[in-house]
Amino acid sequence: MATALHWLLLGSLSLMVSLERSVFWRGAFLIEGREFGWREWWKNTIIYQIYPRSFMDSDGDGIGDLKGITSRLEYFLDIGVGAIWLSPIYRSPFVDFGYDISNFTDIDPIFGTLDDFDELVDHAHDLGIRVILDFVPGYTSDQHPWFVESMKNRDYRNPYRDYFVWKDPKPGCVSSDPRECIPTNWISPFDGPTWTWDETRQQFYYHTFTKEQPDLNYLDPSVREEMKNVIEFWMKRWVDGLRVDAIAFIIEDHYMRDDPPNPNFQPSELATRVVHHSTLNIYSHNHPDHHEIVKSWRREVMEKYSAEPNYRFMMTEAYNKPAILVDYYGTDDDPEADFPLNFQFMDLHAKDLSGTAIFNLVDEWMHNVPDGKWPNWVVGNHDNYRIGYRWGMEYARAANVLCLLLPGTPTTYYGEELGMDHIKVTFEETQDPWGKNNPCCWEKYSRDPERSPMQWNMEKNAGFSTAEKTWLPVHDNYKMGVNVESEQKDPTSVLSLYKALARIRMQRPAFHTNAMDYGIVTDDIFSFIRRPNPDESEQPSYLVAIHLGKKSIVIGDYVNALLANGVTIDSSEGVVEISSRMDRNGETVNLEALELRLGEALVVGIGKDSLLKTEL
Ligand SMILES: *[C@@H]1O[C@H](CO)[C@@H](O)[C@H](O)[C@H]1NC(C)=O
Ligand SMILES: [Ca+2]
Ligand SMILES: [Ca+2]
Repeated sequence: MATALHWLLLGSLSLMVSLERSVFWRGAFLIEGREFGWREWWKNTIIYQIYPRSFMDSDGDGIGDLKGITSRLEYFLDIGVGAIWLSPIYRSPFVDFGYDISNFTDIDPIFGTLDDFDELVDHAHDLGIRVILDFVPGYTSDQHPWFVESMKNRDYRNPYRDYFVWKDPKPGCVSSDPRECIPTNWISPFDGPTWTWDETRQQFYYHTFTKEQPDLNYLDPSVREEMKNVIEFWMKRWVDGLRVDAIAFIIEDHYMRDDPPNPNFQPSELATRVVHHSTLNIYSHNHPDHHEIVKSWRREVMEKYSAEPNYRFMMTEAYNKPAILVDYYGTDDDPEADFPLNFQFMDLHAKDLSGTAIFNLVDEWMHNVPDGKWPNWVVGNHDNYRIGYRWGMEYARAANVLCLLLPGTPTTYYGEELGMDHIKVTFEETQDPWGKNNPCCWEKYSRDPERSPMQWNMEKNAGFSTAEKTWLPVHDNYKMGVNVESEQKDPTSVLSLYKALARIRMQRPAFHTNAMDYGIVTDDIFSFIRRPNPDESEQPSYLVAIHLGKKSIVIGDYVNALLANGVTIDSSEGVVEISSRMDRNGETVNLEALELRLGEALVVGIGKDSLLKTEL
């Protein structure tokens, strides 16, 4: 009885807190009466990925921190971003830059304190900005108390005994040295072995990534409970959503079967370690049970905290074919993520870039998204070279146009809105373990180049830090105008383009649906049309035409191309609302002979009266 009353009190207490703290979201984020739930905050916003070490340093130690982020939140209002996702900020020895976590419910002192975090969330919510955290469920740091305890012995009285994936040497192995009898041949996505021998327990432990990141054992019900409690901890601190890391590696084959060799694998002379792609990871990765675990997080924890207007959102990270990734949407009866992150554009490199290549990637995604589900787009993140490097700087603006104007939620990796470029990092300066572990060819592996500090202004270290030396070098081009302050003043900058795109996306119903039709698609051109729902047909439609080829100019007849795809437009005349170089805005164009310059993207309102009345 006492217990029941206790829970009742606790329940009403948390309800009171939620009423008091529920925030008022600014009018601009709520648009009435749309189909497809454009009202839902995670659909109408842009999600902006902050790499906390590199965003803003408040105390001059050369490393970004939470107070730094808080001091820059107004920036997001200015550029039209309504949600920020922070890469890990938890307590960590930083072997893998925060993805090796030694306490899931504490902030690393490098970044600040839990109070600093609360302040960040409060201030963000006051401004109408949502905060999404990285949730790293698959493994801990080897410094985590759970692992330290688990290592001590295999005594059944040790509560942490089975928290990690401990295995005996492979049965039947004849070597006299047990360390040679690894339980399986599974290879890390970081390349190299996944089993490390522990002298105390006389057992191996499994680690998908580095040996300092032991995998949690999700067959142990206590681990499942612990991780639900971690989610609950952050939900209570008013986190609006989670980006769930490396989801396909949560659970492995129960029978410890070896992965078969990959018949298409071609060994490279460069590699000094066992290469991940040399096997097909059918037993080590993507165990079907992991979906059940993700669903339980939503059903059993996040939904409790999802009373409007505080819906708690989830996106998942896995690299796979779209047909497989869409399973992360779950079903209507048992939903999983709101969307799986879409990495279609990640593996596309300059030599293969073309209108047709983009079409194939976009269409494959759109084709696989289940009816009524919401797409999303990513062009860069902390694990891949910046888009300007992958596609060529002349297409960096086009990448923003694609990401923001295709149907669904865009994700922007910090600095993409400025056209930030990757940096060159010497081996001595290298921070990323993936680079450090490969001295032969660190440049091929290191993820440092895309993690350089944010470029705010023309001051020392681009305004990122007052330190003599920042944790990674700042790109020199901040002195040549690639920084927020300079780009704010320049109406033709990438930032001005970005703001115009964010604004048209928010203001025009044509961009609020989950659908589109294609226009011209050739090696040179990728184009599509966005149209409002029928009940808003008085609103303008937009042609988005992008030159992704190599010719200096391409001219196309979009009226007939659309017609061939079953789309009739009212007028062959259009008005350029946004041009990617920001030098043709307002130009009247003939859609039967529309000209695009190299790398140029045009957002053309169909008909004479399409132009936004307000200035972009
Ligand atoms: C994490 O840190 C908090 C705050 O310092 C502490 O109360 C908690 O016990 C720690 N958790 C673990 C598992 O060590
Ligand atoms: Ca700092
Ligand atoms: Ca695992």
